[in-house]
Amino acid sequence: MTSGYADRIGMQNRLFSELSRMFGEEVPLYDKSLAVNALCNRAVCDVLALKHSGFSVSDEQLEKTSSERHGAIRIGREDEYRWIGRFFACFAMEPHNFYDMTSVGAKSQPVIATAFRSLVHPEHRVFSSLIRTDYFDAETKSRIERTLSRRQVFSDEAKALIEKCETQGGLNAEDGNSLIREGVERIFKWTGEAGDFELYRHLCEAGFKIAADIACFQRHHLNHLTPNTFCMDLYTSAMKWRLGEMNESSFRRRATLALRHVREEGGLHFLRLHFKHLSRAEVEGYETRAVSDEAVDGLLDALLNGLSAADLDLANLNHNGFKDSTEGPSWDTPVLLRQDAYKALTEPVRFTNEDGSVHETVHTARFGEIEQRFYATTPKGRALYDDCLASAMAAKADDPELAKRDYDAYERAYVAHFAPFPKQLDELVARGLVYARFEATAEGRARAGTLESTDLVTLARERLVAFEGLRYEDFLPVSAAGIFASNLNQYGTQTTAAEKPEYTRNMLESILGKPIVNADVVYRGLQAESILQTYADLGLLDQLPAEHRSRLESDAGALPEGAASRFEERAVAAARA
Ligand code: OOG
Ligand code: NI
Repeated sequence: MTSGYADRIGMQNRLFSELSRMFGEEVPLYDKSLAVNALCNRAVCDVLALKHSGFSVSDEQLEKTSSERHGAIRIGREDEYRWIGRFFACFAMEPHNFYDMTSVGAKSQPVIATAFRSLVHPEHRVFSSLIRTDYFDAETKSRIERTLSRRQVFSDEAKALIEKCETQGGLNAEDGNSLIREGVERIFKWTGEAGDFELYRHLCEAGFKIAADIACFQRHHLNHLTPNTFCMDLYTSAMKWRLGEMNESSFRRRATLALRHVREEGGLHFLRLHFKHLSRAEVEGYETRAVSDEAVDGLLDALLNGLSAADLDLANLNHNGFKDSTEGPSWDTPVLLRQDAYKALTEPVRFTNEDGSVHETVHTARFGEIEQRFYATTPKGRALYDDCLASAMAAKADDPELAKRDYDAYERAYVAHFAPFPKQLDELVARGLVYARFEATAEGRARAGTLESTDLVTLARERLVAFEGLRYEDFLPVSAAGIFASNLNQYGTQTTAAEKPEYTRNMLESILGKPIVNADVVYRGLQAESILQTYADLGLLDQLPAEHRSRLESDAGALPEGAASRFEERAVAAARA
């Protein structure tokens, strides 16, 4: 900021608030879903305020905390993809993780992807897919490429602004606003205009609806823009009720359960996970109180009242219903992320073909996702998650209609598949299943030099060390594939090329012209850094076995430049706010 250029994170926040406004105008159901989520999040905060004396969230803060978004875009050409990478860099968003959607089994799609986000404490993300035309037979491949070659998504002005940002090292406020305008008014905007109806029909009939969504449209229109919720089950029940898919008494029953779960599970760790503006010291200062069933029922009445508003009668809006079940871990397993969605809307489109002929029809692609984020898993935790998920998926394949037929039975079974996964942060950390950030407590520091055990679990039990879980900031390809599948009303695709090509991270890096951050390296590095600092503060560094110490040092050393210090800065800034 000393450079005189606009702060990139500030630009990022403005970009996403503008995109959210744009999307709300394009899709009324999105705007209403935000209102439903705001009421649900308010109810969660009210339960938490009863439980923790001292905790309160103003409407303004709630709005801020709820403004986190992730978008999804699907790109056609490699040169466009590189421009997208350069565009997001102006907003301090770098590519994180490589997702190969061509190899997620039966749910595969002809795209590879990365997600653009800030390195630490990301507020926003964009999951950005790139179609692989060599997934298709030669004729289809060249038809897609020919159609794609005719469009220009980035205007000359947008390209000039991006180049200016790169050469100067930033943009002034006016240029920053111009680049945001390019994003909102052109690059990510839905126009309802498309080209090459024949190709569109061919791809849809062959089961490649995603390819049709990418190849035949003019822009990198936002497919969805996902807000975060504090309670997935409360939100999905509310949406299903107001969409007319669940009656009021079922809603009341499910919402009661959801809010009681918040009451039971909404401890200090939950507060730290969901309310980034609260420092640990603040959270630890709250006093926990018992909350009666009657008190929860009272909050539910208020929520029901709010949701009953006439303008939340969602059944009257253009919609195709809500997904049958939530992707991700069971509700009681606080890892990674849970996602759900209202299904893709049927929207009018107008095709203008090369010969000038016009064809009016409808397109079904844009849907309304929601998510709730939890702790980042270590590779060991991820393997356990994958096992639990595989067993849940196998059961689903045996009885695909269960969620629709008997949701309670479906949910009980789903929870049982995740039973091997611990539910409390202490155990998740002790068993090395999630990443955490450690810190010596005041008591620990006071005893520095006199301690013997270097075992973090023991030290934590004696309150000489404190920890908190790191939040998962990335995506899950299997969840994404599940969302693609249920929204497109088609399961997955198979290559029509003679042989399925292999796609690698390297390939996408050379398309982008820059390295893709491996998020796991960052989570592991942040954890290692905090552990080394903790040992140093406790005077225990020299007692660490050499091998252990050098592994921590190499993990911490693998952190991209500035990650650790930026991580700390934000924590401190939040504590001061
Ligand atoms: C992207 C799907 C991935 C998520 O939340 O996992 C995604 C798409 O539909 O284009 O957004
Ligand atoms: Ni998404």
